[in-house]
Amino acid sequence: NIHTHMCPVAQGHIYIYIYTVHSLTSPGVAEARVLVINTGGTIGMTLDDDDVLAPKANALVKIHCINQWNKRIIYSILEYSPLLDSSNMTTDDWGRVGKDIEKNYENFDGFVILHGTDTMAYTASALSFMCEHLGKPIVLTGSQVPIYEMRNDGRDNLLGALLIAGQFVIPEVCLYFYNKLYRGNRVTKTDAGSFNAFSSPNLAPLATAEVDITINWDTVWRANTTSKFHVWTELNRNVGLLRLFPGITASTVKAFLQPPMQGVVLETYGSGNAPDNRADLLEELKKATDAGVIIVNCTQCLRGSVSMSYATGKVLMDAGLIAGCDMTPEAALSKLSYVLAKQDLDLDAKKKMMSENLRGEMAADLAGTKLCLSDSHFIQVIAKSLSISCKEELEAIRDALTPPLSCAAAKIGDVEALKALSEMGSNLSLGDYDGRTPLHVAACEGHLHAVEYLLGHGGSLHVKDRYGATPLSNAVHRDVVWLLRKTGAHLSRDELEEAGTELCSLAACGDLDALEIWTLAGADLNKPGYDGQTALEVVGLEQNGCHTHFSSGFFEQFEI
Ligand code: ASN
Repeated sequence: NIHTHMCPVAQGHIYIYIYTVHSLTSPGVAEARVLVINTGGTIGMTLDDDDVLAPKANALVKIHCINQWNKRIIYSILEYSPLLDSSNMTTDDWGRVGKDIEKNYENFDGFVILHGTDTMAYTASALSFMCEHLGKPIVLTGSQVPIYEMRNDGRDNLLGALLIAGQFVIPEVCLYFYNKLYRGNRVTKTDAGSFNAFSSPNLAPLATAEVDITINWDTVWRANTTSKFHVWTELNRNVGLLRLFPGITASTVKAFLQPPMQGVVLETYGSGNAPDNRADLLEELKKATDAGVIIVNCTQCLRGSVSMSYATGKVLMDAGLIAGCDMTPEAALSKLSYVLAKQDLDLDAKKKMMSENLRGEMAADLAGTKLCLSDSHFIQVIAKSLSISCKEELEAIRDALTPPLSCAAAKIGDVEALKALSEMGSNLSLGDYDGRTPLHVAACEGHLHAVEYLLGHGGSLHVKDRYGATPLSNAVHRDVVWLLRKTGAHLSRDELEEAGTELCSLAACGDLDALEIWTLAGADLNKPGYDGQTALEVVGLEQNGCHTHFSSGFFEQFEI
């Protein structure tokens, strides 16, 4: 069923399509809201008077969508003006997209960004760093052929991106193209003439959309924070990409490294090599790093990582370069731009950040930390009792057992058991048969330490169970609600809308504790109930000046 609605978005013209397939058997159909930010690109282009492709406003609102999912997905389109060919995108445009996501973060379950393909890998990389403590999916997509043409890839790309953004809590900036979902900071545009335009040479796709959408949950980034979502929009523009080639002159390198240059991605040969017989060149590099320029060594090869296995690689380390591991040049450049803008950090701290894995942009150094299933006593016991020894079967058992075991541990607040499960590689964001994750259960039971542990080890704030409830909707204890809110949890728009009646009935019972917790969770005591009365009116607080009925610090507490 396709209905048209209007829905508030913090800025711009909005077109809403609600497309629904109701299940007759499911007791409740969870609803997802997706904000589509249209920045431009070929997907919405038409031929202009000169017979060349140029962006066209309102080209996308005529799309018809077919929904095959047992879930209601509502999407709103926020269209920028002017729409841009992505070759015209600047760092300011990245900031605008980031701010719009931040402004609308609590009103939507996921975000789709329509973008030209030419610089999409740069934007995806930059947004992955700018979006700090991200808990919801942001999916960039676009097309090679405009969506209005009969044979086009735009429709499939948009539909796939919408379904993924509305359907799965993948807390990453991703890029969806030609049936594959990639980590945004791992992609590069490798084909200008194919629908299969992007590659992620060093990381397998996060998901593939064939007959079914299969998510590779082992690869998906796991939440590891108790901080709230924030978009960092300051970026340092004194950065650059320099590609080595045989015969490059020292004066070219010198000119490139002059102030105001502060960060450079040096694209080197093979596994991070440069001539070790070119003292003039190495001297220019060393002078620049000594002067505080951060130079990151990335390979020109499409696939693979830099290493120090050759003398020609070691000379660059000696010149003060930082190993860029298997980062794409796009990711390394935008990471530099982000890190260099952190003015409160000193040079060493910035260099350290550059060599750390911040958002899954580089392969973590697993040396010494690689977990082995056979180390886990627990899984061994189970494996033995089932006479299973092959790695794949062990992993399958682990994955099948993780939700009930982790939910059971969460139920009794057993942080040690949760740790043991996490250490054997279990994904603690997986839900049970009702879609309830350990975080739902721990929040519901008021186990603060378990909630804290889960937030730092993969627990997602925004996962909805079968009834549409998030961990915050289930939380009943003040401290847990406070921690979840601090981390960025929020009630949905519908929950906030419908809270009035519940608040009035709590007020009528004089349950001020519960009212406090609701307020802490973000509910508004001025929200009217079904009869138009507000909870505050019911308690008679306004008239009698009885705010003192609330415990001290009540009003401060919920101003998070
Ligand atoms: N020039 C276009 C752009 O990047 C290419 C595309 O979207 N396929 O905006």
